[in-house]
Amino acid sequence: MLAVLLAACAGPDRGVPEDASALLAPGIRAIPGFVSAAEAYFSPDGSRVICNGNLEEGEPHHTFTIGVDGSRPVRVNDRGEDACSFFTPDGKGILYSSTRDHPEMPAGSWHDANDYPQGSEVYACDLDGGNLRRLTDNRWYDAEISASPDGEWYLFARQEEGLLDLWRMRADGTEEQKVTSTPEWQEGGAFYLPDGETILYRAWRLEDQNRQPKPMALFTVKHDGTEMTQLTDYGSTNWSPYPAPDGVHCVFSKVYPGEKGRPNFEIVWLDMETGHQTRLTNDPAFDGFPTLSSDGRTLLFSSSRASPPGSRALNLFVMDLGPLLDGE
Ligand SMILES: [Ca+2]
Ligand SMILES: [Ca+2]
Ligand SMILES: [Ca+2]
Repeated sequence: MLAVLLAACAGPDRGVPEDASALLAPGIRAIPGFVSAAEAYFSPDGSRVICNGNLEEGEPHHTFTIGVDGSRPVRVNDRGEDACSFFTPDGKGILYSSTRDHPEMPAGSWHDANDYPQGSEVYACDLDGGNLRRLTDNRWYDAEISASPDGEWYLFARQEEGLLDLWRMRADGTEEQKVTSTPEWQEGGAFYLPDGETILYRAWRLEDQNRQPKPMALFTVKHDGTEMTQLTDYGSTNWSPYPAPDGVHCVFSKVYPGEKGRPNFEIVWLDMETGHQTRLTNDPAFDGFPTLSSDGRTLLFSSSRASPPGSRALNLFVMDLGPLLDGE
């Protein structure tokens, strides 16, 4: 899930220009406020988003919440380096991944699965970062955390001895259970569907880990590890899925042929029952990490589309899906 994020954020980039919205396609709006930011999720009431980002050039990415209009950024953590985060379904808590308690371990790289930060743990806290609870305590990569719809289970990815699998645990960090045990597949970026039982995720084959762009496929599996089902073809890059509230559709990012042969990540709407795909973005810049509001009508994504020429800094954007949904 993190393969492009920090690589794309590196460099002395200036983030979203003030007039970025004027440059955007109709229906797409920038969330201002960050120099760079990525991997954003709406709060349950849709008023705020949570992401990893920075407010000053050169700072590591930390977990923030911010209003959808860019108002009132709240820094949740200021130690180590953070990656994926999530709101709890009651809107009263935050989950995030961070290296904050392992300064003695190698920093690693969130965008290289051969060097993921093994000092990453997953945490829960209040909306202001207080009442912090550390949920994992080991020397493996634990990250990519999300919650079941009822908030009873937290889902995350763990990498042990280089091998990625999905895990779940109770909201208090107990009852850790391994969901997948597949040495040949590298799973991550997992989210519960609305049924509270089915998990949507992406995986690549271990033998393809060093290919660029990496072939990836979308899968579902029951949270007891049964009924593993591959949803998309393998060979192209089908990445970072996020479920729609109807339980039938999802959004994900996919590589199309781009300028000068470079990969162009675009966001796609997928009917998981029929396999029908509808492309939502059309821009030579990176568009990825798509997520949805709780009513499914607003897309939230990370893109370099408003960055200065030559920059690959990501920032946050929203798109109204009303025309798509009401036209179906
Ligand atoms: Ca860990
Ligand atoms: Ca695996
Ligand atoms: Ca694109």
